[in-house]
Amino acid sequence: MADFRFVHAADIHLDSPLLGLESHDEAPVETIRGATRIALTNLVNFCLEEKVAFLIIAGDVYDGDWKSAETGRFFLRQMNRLAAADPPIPVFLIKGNHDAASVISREMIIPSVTTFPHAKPATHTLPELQVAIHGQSYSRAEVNEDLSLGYAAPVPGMFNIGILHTSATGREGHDRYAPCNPNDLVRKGYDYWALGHIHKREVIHEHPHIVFSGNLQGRHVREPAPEGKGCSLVTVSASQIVGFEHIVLDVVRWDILEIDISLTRSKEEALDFLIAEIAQRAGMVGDCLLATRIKIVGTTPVSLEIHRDLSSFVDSLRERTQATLDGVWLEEIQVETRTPLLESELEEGGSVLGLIDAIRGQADDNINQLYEAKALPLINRIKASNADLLKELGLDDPEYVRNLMPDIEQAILAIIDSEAKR
Ligand SMILES: [Mn+2]
Repeated sequence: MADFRFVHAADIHLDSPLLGLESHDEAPVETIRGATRIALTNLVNFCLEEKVAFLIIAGDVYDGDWKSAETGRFFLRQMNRLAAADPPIPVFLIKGNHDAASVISREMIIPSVTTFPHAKPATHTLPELQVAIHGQSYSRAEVNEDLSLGYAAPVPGMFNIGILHTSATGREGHDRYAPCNPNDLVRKGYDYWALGHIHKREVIHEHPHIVFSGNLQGRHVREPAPEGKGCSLVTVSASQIVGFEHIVLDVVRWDILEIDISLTRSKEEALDFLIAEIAQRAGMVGDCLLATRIKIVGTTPVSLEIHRDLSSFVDSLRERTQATLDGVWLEEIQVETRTPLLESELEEGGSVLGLIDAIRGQADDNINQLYEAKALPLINRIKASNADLLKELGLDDPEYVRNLMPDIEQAILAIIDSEAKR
């Protein structure tokens, strides 16, 4: 039997509309919207350069019914590039929940692409390679039965591949379609299961290989992939898998970066530190656009300074990033830093923490009660130790304090900070 290599990809979601990008400041909308097309082009480039024997796509080529015929034409042009190779590279695909027969209204026949039927499973063989490929498309978006049970027995003497769009035993954030049990897949006797639907790459089993290649290109920050998204390259020799690799093909790298600024001593230092951390991550994504959410954490006195004018701090970080880092877009900046509490404040049973928690958990109509029960004793304590400070902050005026209640956390942190400086 000839040695060969094949590529397994899934969940291309071509021209996924990526709603909501416009609401973000200065989002590189064009780059992000175009990413699914470029990733598909990268996939085809890879297949051509590596002269693989065939390409498998395990469902969800399309995100839904085409908004314009250009989506289908783009896919056709890419498939034609594979067909024009010498020798031609055939493509085997199934339809998933996003591009099920009932979802896509226009059918396109591409001679070099074999689409598995949805009425029942089918088997295609490549006699020259001694390969049998089994698969079944989705007829409708919601397929609740275990399709794998109906797949044919392995063809003896051949390398058997099953293509399946499935939630397997269920994965967070994905609809439960065509569930199956990996043990059943192993028992089927195939050599490789090319799975689609779950966007996070996962190798469930080896020998036989049961693999979610993951989607080709992440679509939003909830699809982070520090190692990059792409396809699986499988090398087969004498009917055995002798090589298995993840090939990175994406162009936009989504990420969530949590940065601890506890050790910084000023706002300026915090900004420098954040930029350095972001730059380091950007250096790890090659030519990709790094589209990252920044979560700033840590317990530091700088927190108070930041929170006094949060929007200017966030703006500074955005401006610095734009000015100094190419190919980085901050999707969102979340500031979750804390001001260290003084020992003396914690002594009385954590009164400050208790107050903050109480206020967070209370409805507006309880403000008066809360003022009497929680704010007043605290204010009196501060009054006894530093009456001037109390006046300075306006906390000697009950009406002012009541109005302040929704923002009491900041007010209290301000008091603690002032006390610390005394
Ligand atoms: Mn799917």
